Amino acid sequence: MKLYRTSNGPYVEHAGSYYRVPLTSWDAIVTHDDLQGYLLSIIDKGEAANDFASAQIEAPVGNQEVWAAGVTYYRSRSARMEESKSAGGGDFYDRVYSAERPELFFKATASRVAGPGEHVRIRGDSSWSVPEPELTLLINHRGQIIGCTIGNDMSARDIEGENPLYLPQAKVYDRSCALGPCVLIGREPLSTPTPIRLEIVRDRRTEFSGATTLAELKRTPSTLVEYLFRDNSFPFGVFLMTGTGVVPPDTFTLASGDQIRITIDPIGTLENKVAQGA
Ligand code: DO4
Ligand code: MG
Repeated sequence: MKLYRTSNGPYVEHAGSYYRVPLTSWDAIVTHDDLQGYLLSIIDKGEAANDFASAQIEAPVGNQEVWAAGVTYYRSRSARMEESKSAGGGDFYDRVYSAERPELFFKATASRVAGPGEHVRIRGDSSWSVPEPELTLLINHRGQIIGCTIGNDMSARDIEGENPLYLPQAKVYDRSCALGPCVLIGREPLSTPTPIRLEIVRDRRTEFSGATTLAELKRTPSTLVEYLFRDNSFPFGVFLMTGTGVVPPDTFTLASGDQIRITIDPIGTLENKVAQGA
């Protein structure tokens, strides 16, 4: 069951049919007491809509904050240690990879999030930027995982590598995050062999492609959520990106016009074009 936020309002998809969701406030949907039951009751009525194709799919975000976990894959740990070598980074990324407490950071407000087909941005003052393809959890205000989507944690690696205290500037800026195309509803985590694939297309040619699987994710989604909710409340629910396991080689940087495609099969493909500057 997939939940879409669109220009026509929300729809739920099941077995190839789309149903309009009468509750039109996204925040009310996310904080519903029994979201799965509510959506199933809409599907059970059997009144499929025929206007989904004319709707513009939007980022599945209302008043939810977006948070992110870092260094949850070995590949991310190694890339981070390399990029921050001259800032003395060898040690702390390794330490956070093995520590009990995960790295969690604030990533975006809804206004900074791009939806499917919209532009994501690279900073005007960065010359080394990459996308980070991440399984992203949707968690309700009670701390329960209610579904997942695809996230792109756009990152300025030069700024991040210069000094770890620059992390918020490397990670949080206008359109530094993309989410979508839908929320796959369910409390159960996706199975560990599930692949996360990244493809970057430049001038119609694949410039980079890579993949990982959820088996490489070092921490469980529920552990990340448990830490996020320690002494922190999210009245509208929250998105949590679970970290990247796909890092292009150090010689690669994104350019304006690049097309980024992130695929997590049970959810779909999130596609965005890159822009730099205003
Ligand atoms: O500490 C840097 C952030 C790492 C990150 O965003 C990731 O591993 O996905
Ligand atoms: Mg990341």
